[in-house]
Amino acid sequence: MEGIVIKTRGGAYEVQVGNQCYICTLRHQLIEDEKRRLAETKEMPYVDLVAVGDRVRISTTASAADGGYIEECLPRDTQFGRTRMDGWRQVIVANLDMLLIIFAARHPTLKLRMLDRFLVTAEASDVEPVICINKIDLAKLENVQRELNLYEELGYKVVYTSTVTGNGVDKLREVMQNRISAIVGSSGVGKSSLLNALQPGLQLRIGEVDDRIHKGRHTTTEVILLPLEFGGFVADTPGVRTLGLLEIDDEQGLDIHFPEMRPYIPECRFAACTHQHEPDCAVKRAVETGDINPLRYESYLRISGFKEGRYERNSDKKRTDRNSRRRRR
Ligand SMILES: Nc1nc2c(ncn2[C@@H]2O[C@H](COP(=O)(O)OP(=O)(O)O)[C@@H](O)[C@H]2O)c(=O)[nH]1
Ligand SMILES: [Mg+2]
Ligand SMILES: [Zn+2]
Repeated sequence: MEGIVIKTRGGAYEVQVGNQCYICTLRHQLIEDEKRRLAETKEMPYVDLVAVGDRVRISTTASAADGGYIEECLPRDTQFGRTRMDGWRQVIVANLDMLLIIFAARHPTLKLRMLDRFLVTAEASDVEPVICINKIDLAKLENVQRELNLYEELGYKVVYTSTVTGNGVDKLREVMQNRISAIVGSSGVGKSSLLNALQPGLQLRIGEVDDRIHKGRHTTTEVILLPLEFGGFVADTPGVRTLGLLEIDDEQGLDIHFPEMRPYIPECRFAACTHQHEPDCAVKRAVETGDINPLRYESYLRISGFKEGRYERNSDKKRTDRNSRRRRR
């Protein structure tokens, strides 16, 4: 039988197969094979060989009705995790395939520059981002759609919802069906209300993302997958930062995470063009001719940290805060 690991605890794995849940342990052979592989490759070991989100093949035992063994862990599409201080690798969630980015049409204000940042992190992590604009009852749909039009043109899926009127909730269900999603959004945008509208009683400990994205500490990294009645799972995580999703370390390749820049990058005179001050830059030219939206370019500059002025000072401060936190750990 094949299933998905939805929870792990001290060597026990909860594996969901259809509507059934089996508490499994790893087949000893799996551990032995991994030991042999590590000895050959000199790689650091995993804290858990099998992680939440992994697709596994299990066998059930005749003696324990709902128990079984994990015989095989199928290859991962994606994995989010970190390397611990002791060098061991930890996979926090495997096979996450969608990042649901929630904003409110109003109250709190729709912040498109913050949306850009989420989109980049999703792109950089190879997770499909889906944009959900909630509280659509508080605004004129056409006006909000006009604001989001650019994102639809870039190929991003946008869903408009209201937990007051129920509009769009079906659409959101459709988008989440049969996939593993994680949810991000600032406090007050309606995450809890939406989850409850999707499936009454569904509650998460979702980490709320502060406007200054990097703020916040998370002591626990445990992720649980909550099965959705209509198919699929939502990752219940105390903080999305713990997934390693919200850190864009790879600033060098930032431009490729802006889909509209991709066709222009090879046209720049310099291969390592930062699209900031270099001559003969195809990206800057596209911004001037309006082929690239100037606000998106602005987001690119902000995220690169190239931009002079207030943002630069803020981001420097953030960096220092993060470094000092790291040192204290
Ligand atoms: N008008 C309106 N208010 C909403 C909607 N969804 C949530 N709210 C309200 O917005 C506030 C914050 O919602 P909540 O679900 O707690 O947001 P969270 O902090 O993201 O979990 C609450 O007062 C909700 O009643 C909506 O679609 N329309
Ligand atoms: Mg909430
Ligand atoms: Zn350039």
